[in-house]
Amino acid sequence: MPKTIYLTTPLYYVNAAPHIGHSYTEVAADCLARYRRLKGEPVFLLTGTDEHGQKIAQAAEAAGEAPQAFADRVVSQFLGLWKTLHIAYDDFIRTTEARHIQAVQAILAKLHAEGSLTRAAYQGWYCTPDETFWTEAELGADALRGGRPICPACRRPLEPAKEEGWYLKLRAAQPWLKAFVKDHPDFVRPQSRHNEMSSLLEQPLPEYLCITRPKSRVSWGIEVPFSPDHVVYVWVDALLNYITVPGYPGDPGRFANLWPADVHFIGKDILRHHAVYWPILLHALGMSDEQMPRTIFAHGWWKIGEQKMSKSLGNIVDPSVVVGQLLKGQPHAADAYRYFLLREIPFGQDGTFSEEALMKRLESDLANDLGNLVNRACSMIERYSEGRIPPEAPVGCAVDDEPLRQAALGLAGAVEQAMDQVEFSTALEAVMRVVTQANQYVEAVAPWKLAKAQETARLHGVLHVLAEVIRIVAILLSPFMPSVADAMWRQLGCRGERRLADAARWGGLAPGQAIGPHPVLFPRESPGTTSIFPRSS
Ligand code: ME8
Repeated sequence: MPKTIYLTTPLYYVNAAPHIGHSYTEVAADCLARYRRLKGEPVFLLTGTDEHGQKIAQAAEAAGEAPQAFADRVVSQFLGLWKTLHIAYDDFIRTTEARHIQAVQAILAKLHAEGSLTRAAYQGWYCTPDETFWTEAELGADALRGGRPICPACRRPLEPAKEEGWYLKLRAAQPWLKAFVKDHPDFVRPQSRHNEMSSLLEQPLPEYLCITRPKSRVSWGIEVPFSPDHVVYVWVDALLNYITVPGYPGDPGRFANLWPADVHFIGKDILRHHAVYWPILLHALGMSDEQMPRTIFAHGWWKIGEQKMSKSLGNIVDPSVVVGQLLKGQPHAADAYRYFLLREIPFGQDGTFSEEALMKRLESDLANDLGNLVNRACSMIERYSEGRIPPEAPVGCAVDDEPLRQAALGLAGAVEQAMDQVEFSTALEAVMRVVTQANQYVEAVAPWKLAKAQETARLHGVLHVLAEVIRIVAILLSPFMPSVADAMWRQLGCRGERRLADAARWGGLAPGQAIGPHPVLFPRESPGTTSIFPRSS
């Protein structure tokens, strides 16, 4: 049995409602999962929420609620948004679930029993929003000169902290990790992040990672089984989800089928946790090099102007407002939003979110190009072929179809190549290039003139070519825009499952097949007028 493709997203904190940044990682992971399923591979997509720690406890307190009740409320917003955005995950883990808590405690007990943990105290600085402890060595002398240092990751002020707790050796594992990263160019992607990790590993890591928090300071967490005065550090708790859900340590059979993760999708803000702490933790659990995650893909940031969009900066855009209000009136609003996220910026780079950019993509790529192609092709099949897929043109009657036919036939390969590199925008660009070419083909052959001249065989041949191109495009767009692909499929009168292999073949449509009703995919009437920046300054 082939190993299941195992893809993960971060577990998002439930201190506030999801924003565009969270939806970006989620849509990207869902898109790759759908693509691999389209290829016929077994896939397991895991997502969920990170619910413990000081940050959540403080947010709950500010809202006047108990942490669990507060988490339950925010989780329902995440679940609602994932449904709206067509996220087809296979499991959703909440770190407050018993299945996770028990497995985390078993893992901690194992590390303790094997002598991998040391009890000690040391002094440093704590970033509460990031839940990250920084040693003075990591901050450097310059940062400490001006009094209260700021967090190197998020640039917010740090609190002095002395941690008495349980520690995992970091520096002792550094030579192994350094060699591992060097030997595995795909371990961290894109290349710029790989370089960042390699240079980080040139400097000595802190000697230890404190993996517990004193209950006296943070009570909202998983109790450490052998040290009841402590809870598990929220980052260790959350990272472990990637192995607790696949069945570690209780279900070795299931674990062997899922682990290692094929891609951990994350944003670049949490690269250090994933590319340093996580492999060292797995290494401490006795996992071999072959059992390390295959790829940690750290994508870029969505910004508003020059600033990262973030809950604490208060400049967030709520995706449900974008989909429900700004794109109101669009039957495929969620898909238009998914398309924008994946097409607008190369995966891995930063980008700026703006209402204008979103509307431009909707109008030009989706309404004018894709929607127009599908609509005009279906309307002409209705008018000139009694609403049925016409037969192919007789040999010799269709020389000028060849460039479009070849471009459409080469598309699956181009998409496959891009998706193997997790380059969503390159894949979409390739598909949209063929859509543009098909529209140009319609203009050039002018089927309405063929109808007037009663060149029926040629006319039918042209419409057949267009229908085939649309079939291929529908298959290849389905990971990106699942509801649009379903609609295109129905409009062509197709019923069966879509499979990637069928996009590389010509002639998938049966002549005579009745097409379905074909409402416009992206209507041009004015969408909602609500601003999507309710909370920006
Ligand atoms: O870090 N642009 O959770 P979190 C793009 N609980 N992506 C963004 C973004 C932006 N402006 N802002 C957030 C945590 N993200 C931990 C993770 S995993 C074991 C624990 C996305 O709620 C991006 O994926 O702060 C980023 O890494 C993640 O949300 C952080 O979510």
